Amino acid sequence: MRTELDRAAVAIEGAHSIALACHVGPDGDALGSMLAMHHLCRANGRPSVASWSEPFVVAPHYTFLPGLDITTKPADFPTAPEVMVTFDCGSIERLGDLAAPARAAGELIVLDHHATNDRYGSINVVDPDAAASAVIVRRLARRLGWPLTRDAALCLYTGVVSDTGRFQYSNTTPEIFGLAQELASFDLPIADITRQLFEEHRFAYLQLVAVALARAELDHERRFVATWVTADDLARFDVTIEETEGLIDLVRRVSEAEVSCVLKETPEGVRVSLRAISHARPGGGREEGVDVGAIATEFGGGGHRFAAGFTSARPLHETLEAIREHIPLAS
Ligand SMILES: [Mn+2]
Repeated sequence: MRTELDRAAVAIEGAHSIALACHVGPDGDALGSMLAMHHLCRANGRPSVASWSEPFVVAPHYTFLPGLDITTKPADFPTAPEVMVTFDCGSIERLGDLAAPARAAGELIVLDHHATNDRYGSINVVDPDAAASAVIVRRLARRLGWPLTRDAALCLYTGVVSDTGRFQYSNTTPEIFGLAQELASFDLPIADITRQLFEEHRFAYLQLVAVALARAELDHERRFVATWVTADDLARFDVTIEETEGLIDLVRRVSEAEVSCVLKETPEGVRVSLRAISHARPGGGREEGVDVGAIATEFGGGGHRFAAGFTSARPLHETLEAIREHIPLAS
């Protein structure tokens, strides 16, 4: 039986050129997956373009990724690509400016691992059990018979290390270590990548974090912690919204909370990040807690059971109270 992965490979093998796109506000897995494919297309004689929606910028911790200099502004993206592939993007709306080319594409290959993916492609290579979209790109390259290059390996490693939280989350399976071993064999600068991705920040950002953590609210009854970043904060500290991507990873450390939330005022609306934790059961397996993917979906967003987000058109504090109503009282 022909799998979706087979169909994707056939479409790519038969294409003269390929248009690649990832979700708006791209993270390490979105950029890493897309750029890895961009490198592999070029190495295998398939002209490709790669882009994402305005704002066409990347967070400072992704600037080391090879291939950012050969990306294409969304305004210059083909309006009706022969074959288009989207990476790490759960719905066509998350493509922003590139949703129109996706709708006009001859073949639309959706390559993703979000459980909430709504299968908006003509070919949907969606595996919610994959730890990262980068894992699926590796499978596709193998199916195409395209050997990895060092640049592609560096991009895929970035996707894997980002979405497993440096091999810490519950999606960190033995298979992931197998893939990491393969990628690391390309002599990747592991320590440099890790510092830029997870540890290094401008002093101004840390000062903004101090303000955000000082105002954080802990709701003991719901085991829920939340904080926010206003447009005024960003202006006052001269920090970009992209720099604040990792703030949720500080907030979710609170031991008294199972659900954590960061809200940020952006020109497009209030951007919300949600995280939940799962507990190991004594006899094995995981205790199922609050499903933040389901909550985000109710607000028009999406994601995973333990990590999700959405953008709200309502004011910041109204949005926070609406989220709180969706979180059950702890028993
Ligand atoms: Mn991902």
